[in-house]
Amino acid sequence: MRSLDGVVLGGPNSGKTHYAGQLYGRLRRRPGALSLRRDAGTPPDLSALEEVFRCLENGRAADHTSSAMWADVALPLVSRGGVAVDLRWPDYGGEQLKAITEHRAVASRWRDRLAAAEGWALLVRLQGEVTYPDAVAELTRSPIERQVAAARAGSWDANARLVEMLQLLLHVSEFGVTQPLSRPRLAVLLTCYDELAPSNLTPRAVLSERLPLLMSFIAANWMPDAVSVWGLSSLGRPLTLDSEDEQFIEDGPERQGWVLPPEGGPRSEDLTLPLAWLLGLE
Ligand SMILES: Nc1nc2c(ncn2[C@@H]2O[C@H](COP(=O)(O)OP(=O)(O)OP(=O)(O)O)[C@@H](O)[C@H]2O)c(=O)[nH]1
Ligand SMILES: [Mg+2]
Repeated sequence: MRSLDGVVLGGPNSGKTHYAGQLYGRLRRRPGALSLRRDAGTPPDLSALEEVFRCLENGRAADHTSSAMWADVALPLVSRGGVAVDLRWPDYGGEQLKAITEHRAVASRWRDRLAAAEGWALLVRLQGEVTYPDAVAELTRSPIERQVAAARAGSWDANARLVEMLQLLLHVSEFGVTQPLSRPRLAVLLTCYDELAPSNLTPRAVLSERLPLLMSFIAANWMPDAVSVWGLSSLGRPLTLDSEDEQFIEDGPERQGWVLPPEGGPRSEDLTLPLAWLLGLE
């Protein structure tokens, strides 16, 4: 039996908790590429995920995770091909990751997990990411327009922020980038994909279009078969803290949500696919 660590990298509001909750529902009620192992002895404590799933069963979203929180769940998994692994999967307040990039300081807990991980899942919610492709052009404009540009530049361009974050995390976890990386595997999950205008592009092409510098950094530093980019809609649609969405209530959360695989093509309702790929169990 192999014990594997996965790491989720996602700032506040990037979709970590809802993906974890929906994974739980799939593993429990509608297994796909991965399912929960029944022979695992003591049933694992999945109460953190159960709570998220319970909110979804009532047709509403789960709460934002408090910034100091870090909770690991241990998932006893088996792949369709019969390979058994114990996966340690974290959920945490996204502010922690934001603080790492802002203060350029990485706690040892983070460092150890990053270094030991089989794969990193980078969660990017494109809808919430700001870029300033026109920042240079704006410097030639009037003083008032320039003030507006300066105020906007108070927050980082998402390309720069995410590249900086990956560089920092690779550095502290001692993954050198003199050679393209084959470990950790990197799955980029473009979350809340239902928020984007429908298109026939592959998720990778969408990422290249929206965050070109991030995509080139990844392509330059990982082996091609160690990276994959997915469209992920854990919920399939927006929920709020007080919604009572009928489809979630009647059909169950396990019938909602989908992924768009890296090669494009039809959506799959198997939300375990990116995880199976990340762990090399596809
Ligand atoms: N439209 C849409 N909204 C989603 C989806 N998944 C999550 N959301 C919403 O996105 C928001 C953030 O999702 P969370 O899973 O709570 O994000 P998080 O990364 O855990 O955020 P923190 O706990 O703050 O670190 C919530 O309001 C969710 O309702 C999705 O697939 N589609
Ligand atoms: Mg959360």
